Amino acid sequence: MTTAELSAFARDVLHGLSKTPKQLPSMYFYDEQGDQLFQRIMHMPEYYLMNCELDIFEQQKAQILNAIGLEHFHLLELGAGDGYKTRVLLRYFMEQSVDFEYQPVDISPNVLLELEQRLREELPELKVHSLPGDYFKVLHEVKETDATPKVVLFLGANIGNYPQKRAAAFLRHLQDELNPGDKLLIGFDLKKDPDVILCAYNDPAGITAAFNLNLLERMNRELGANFNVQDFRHWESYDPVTGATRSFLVSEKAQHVFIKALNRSFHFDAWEAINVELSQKYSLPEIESLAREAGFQVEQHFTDDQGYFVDSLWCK
Ligand code: AVI
Repeated sequence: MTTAELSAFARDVLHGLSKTPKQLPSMYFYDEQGDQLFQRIMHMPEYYLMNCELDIFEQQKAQILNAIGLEHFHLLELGAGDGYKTRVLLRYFMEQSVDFEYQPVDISPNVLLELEQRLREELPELKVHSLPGDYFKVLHEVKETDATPKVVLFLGANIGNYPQKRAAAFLRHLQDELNPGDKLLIGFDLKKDPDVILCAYNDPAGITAAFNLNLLERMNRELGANFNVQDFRHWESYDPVTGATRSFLVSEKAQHVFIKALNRSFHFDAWEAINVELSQKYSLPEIESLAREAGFQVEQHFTDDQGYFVDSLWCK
């Protein structure tokens, strides 16, 4: 089989495991099992990100609406997922008789169908127009066809899963697809007590470990790999200077792993690591310089009481 004939997953695994140090993209965490484990992470007490953003919306929804300051807009959410937190804003905007339409964007049409169904039950009066597809293709099409002012939501610290240079490029691209006056409400996890961060990504119940190790199981299931998952250990690190929070899968012994779909073996030295995820933490000045670099103006920061998380409102 030539490289061109491999699935994108197989190609990324070949590329990532051939690198030194080894690395795999965290987007492959999210198969069916991964989605279920991620839902459990979102609701565990140590994963403060979820509750902080929920608190911000519950306590500051009026200030957020006031800062948006638009009479009529489309609320376009990138990576809407199950819309759990967004519903707080949606419900409030409706109670205030705001003239808006909710436009969830997701690569998975199934995710959008489930979300639409839930919203129909919970908020039957809400105007919803789902936009399945790649974020930038969707944004580009919207820009070409619809001049309605937009408020884009990019929540949950998803931007943290991009290395800082790629985050800036992503946001610059996003800015290019907006019209002057359009807004972005974006979630960032803030630098804080390192113990709090490490605990969120290395919970005592081992849910995050299972979530990360599922990547090896996924390669076994989908690519015919023979990883012995018990020979690998989840390891988390936080660098308080850079804010980089990294997840690794560490091989506890020297071993070879064969991957049938690639017809190739990969050698692991004892204690060699695969870098599987970056969850970047930011300071407010770093967020402001990222906004400037991407061509946005920061309008307002909404932080939770503990100062753990911020939803920042930017304007093009
Ligand atoms: C999706 N993303 C923002 C999560 C994060 O915090 O980086 C993914 C995650 N990984 C482990 N726990 C949660």
